[in-house]
Amino acid sequence: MNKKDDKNTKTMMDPKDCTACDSTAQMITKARKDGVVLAFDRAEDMKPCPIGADSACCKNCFMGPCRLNARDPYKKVGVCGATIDTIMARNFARAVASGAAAHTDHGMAMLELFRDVVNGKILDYEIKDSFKLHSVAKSLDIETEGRSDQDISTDLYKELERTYTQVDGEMPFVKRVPKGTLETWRKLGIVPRGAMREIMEMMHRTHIGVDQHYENITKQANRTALSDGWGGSMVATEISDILFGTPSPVEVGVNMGVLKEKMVNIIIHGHEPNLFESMVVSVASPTLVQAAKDAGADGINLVGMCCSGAEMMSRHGIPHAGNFSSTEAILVTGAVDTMAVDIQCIKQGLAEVAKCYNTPLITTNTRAHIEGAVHIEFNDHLPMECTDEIVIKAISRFKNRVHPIEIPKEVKTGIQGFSHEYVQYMLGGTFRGGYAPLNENIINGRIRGVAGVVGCTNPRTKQDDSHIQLVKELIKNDVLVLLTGCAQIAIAKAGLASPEAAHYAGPGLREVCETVGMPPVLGLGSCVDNSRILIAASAMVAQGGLGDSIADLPVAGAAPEYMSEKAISIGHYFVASGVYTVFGVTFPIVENTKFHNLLFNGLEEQGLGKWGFDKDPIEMARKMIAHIDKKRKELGIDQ
Ligand code: CUV
Ligand code: SF4
Repeated sequence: MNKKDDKNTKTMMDPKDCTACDSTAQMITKARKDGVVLAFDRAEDMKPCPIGADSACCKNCFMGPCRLNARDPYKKVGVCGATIDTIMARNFARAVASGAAAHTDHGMAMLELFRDVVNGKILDYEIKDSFKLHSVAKSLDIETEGRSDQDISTDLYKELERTYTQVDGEMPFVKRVPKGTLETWRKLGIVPRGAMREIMEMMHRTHIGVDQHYENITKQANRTALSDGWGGSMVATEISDILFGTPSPVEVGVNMGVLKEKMVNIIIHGHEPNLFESMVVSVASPTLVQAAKDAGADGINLVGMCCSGAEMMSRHGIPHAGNFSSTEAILVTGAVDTMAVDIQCIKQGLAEVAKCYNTPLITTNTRAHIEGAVHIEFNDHLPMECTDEIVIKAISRFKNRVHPIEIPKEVKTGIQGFSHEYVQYMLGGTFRGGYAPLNENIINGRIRGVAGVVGCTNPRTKQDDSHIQLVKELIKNDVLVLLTGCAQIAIAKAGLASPEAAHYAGPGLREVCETVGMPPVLGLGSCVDNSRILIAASAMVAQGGLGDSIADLPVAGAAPEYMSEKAISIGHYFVASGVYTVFGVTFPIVENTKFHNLLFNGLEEQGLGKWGFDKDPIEMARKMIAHIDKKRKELGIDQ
């Protein structure tokens, strides 16, 4: 079924047009030779519905689905009378709710793990970063002086649980929001209460016959998205740092060349770091290493993909094999002895491709099973039962390898692991007379501004290409770039994460990079680690000289190749936090409508940020730089 039929062969896109990643292109070619279909080919085969692409379709009740005409959006309404603005706002808000739910549920799983580590029910993990524990506790006004880690942790757990369960009041991390930003939120009534409440209310309000004013729907979408950025995601990041260590710069190799022909190759792909952390322990077990050697291997090679891969790369320097669009392609090497996954961004198509190469695909999370995959449940209380089993499956597949191996050679080394603490330490920390060095460098114009480039890759556009073009254009114009997720991997594969890449930067940024010895792009980790960008932005406001709200900062955000609802939630929490955020590929909206005008202008008039859209990465950079320059002018630092 997965084999391509002949009629498709003629129309197939050149692999070089599918991706800017040579390894992935090589594997697309091999897959076609092997008769294996990948997402790139399915994307060609699957024409998006134009009405759905514009978000002009509603299926929120069973009087519909109702399809409106994007060319004449106000001509028709749904059976219930819903207008194009109501329909688009509801669809958008539900994407925010789903994305926020994903990050929030991930954060909650981390918090539960933390709780059981603290109360002694889980013994396989521990608090690795007591310094971070203290700093997070202090940021929430929890007393730390003279208290044990145990006591501080107990209080921190209780406090952070409110992120989820609180029904009224303000979420704990709202304490970190700059004064000006918080005032705007309070005035607008969008300070998030508790994530469960915000997501529940969002789902309720988008049900047929409830909230039918696009402005009011968007107001709750703001609140829901903020409960992700300053709630679920931030909890996931901070708790993971406390349990597993705060990242600091580390040199690491990225791309498919990190696979080793003579070793047992295991890929972990997903989002929650606990599975991966335990895998690190399992692959170091002398018994299992011996078993691998007995099977004829030189050893066990553990590598990551996607977001948990990005986290492990940042925290521990574990090699990273590629981003979202490469997860099926890498199986085509024949060298993957097991791929184990947990949650989010795991294509169901992996099961079929894995079968073609005899690679066990193992699901591990109770929330995410895949038909055709082997499910070995991961249990925080007995983690090694699952991870040892994964290694055993991999060794046995190594022993019985039947497919010829073809591993692309590309590996690029660069520096990863820039936590917000490290960015501050490197570019901030001590005040020199006036402002901290990052702010000083922005004020004196060496650094024109800061851009966050984040998000997925998407087979509807050439993989990595927009990320690379956008980032090169930004750094050339002295914009310091912060990266997370699949964007970070795209840029690492392009060799831009090494300090030598400073020669792509404009003269001001290059000087800063050379002085500090840093690359012109700073990789912060996974999608939930976008919360690090929020914290860094808050620190910039706190250090002075750049206004009193995030909306005042000369910063901008982009997700040029996004595909997930999580990306919509992330984009929207940046917008609601005051950041101009530009997306590429496609935007689920009809232009020249009231809802479009609200997202792209109206929110900024309310004192928040605003959305932008451009398919062309250079145009996108131009828009971001123009916004940065506008903010510089408003701050009076546009000399
Ligand atoms: Ni959470 S959400 S494709 S793995 S960045 Fe990568 Fe990242 Fe998008 Fe998914
Ligand atoms: Fe149609 Fe209204 Fe039902 Fe949507 S909610 S499907 S617009 S009738």
